[in-house]
Amino acid sequence: MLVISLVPDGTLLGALTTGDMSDRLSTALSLTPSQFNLIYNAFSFAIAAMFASALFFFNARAQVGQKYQLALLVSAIVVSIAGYHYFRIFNSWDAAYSLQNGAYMPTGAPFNDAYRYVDWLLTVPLLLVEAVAVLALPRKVARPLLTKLVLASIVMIATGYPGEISNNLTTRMIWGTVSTIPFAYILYVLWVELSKSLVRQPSAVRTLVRSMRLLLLFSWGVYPIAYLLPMLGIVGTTATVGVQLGYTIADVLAKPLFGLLVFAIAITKTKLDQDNNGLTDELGHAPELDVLPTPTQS
Ligand code: RET
Repeated sequence: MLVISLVPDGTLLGALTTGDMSDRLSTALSLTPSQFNLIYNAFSFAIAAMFASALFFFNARAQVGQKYQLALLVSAIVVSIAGYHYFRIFNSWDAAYSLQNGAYMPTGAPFNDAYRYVDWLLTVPLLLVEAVAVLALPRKVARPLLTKLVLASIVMIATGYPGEISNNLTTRMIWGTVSTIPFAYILYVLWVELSKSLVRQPSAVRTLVRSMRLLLLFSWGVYPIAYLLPMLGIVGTTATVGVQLGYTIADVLAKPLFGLLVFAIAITKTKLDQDNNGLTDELGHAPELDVLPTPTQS
């Protein structure tokens, strides 16, 4: 449902004084206690998930071979950055509303969406490093691929932000569409590269890489869907709650869960490396054995 807005974009006060907020995504309306608490608890859960997984990934580095330790360190850094931002997001949410006569009324302190976008700006490039590291491509191929993916991710996030903070649905739709172009590019490239890498993976790792491909598609797909909610006829505070819940679920899937899959791949490859007595390449293959003729039964 589109609204021709007479108030300037992002003007909370202007929006409030019009008295017509039904079609806008807004933090300027009161929330029911269940709406407020749902988001409050989701943010609190995210803080716990991020910091607990940070501890786990830092410690798990010792269990994997040296060449996989960087991937685990990157995972740990990603969830630490996210834990910090969720702490700030949680506080911002708490400060934006206060309980009055059984409803959570806006206090006037705006809920700050910038924490989330700054978080993505830092963590998405790192997650891309993780994903490409798992592919174990030759350096010559990995570098330009990573550069393209990181640049696309910056454009995706930077163009999503103006739409996110706008109260005008048309503005939200335009920036959302622009942001979807680099988004589609990233997912396409990652899907193709992960699929190509499947043949080079030892069979024990193949299933894990397949799961990683699906998790990427599924978790990254939640972000634009959450962003779209206000344009799907979901209005007012329901939209605010839906967007925040969607982003939080997606973040827990895309960071701690993704990191766990990276850990599973790293530990499986470490075991394969040990079984092959170090006679393996980056992928856990034993290249020397590949060229030997298959032993014949005598
Ligand atoms: C936006 C704006 C609307 C269009 C699209 C978006 C995509 C966001 C994505 C964010 C991914 C974040 C991750 C964070 C993990 O640390 C910006 C919501 C397509 C895909 C993976």
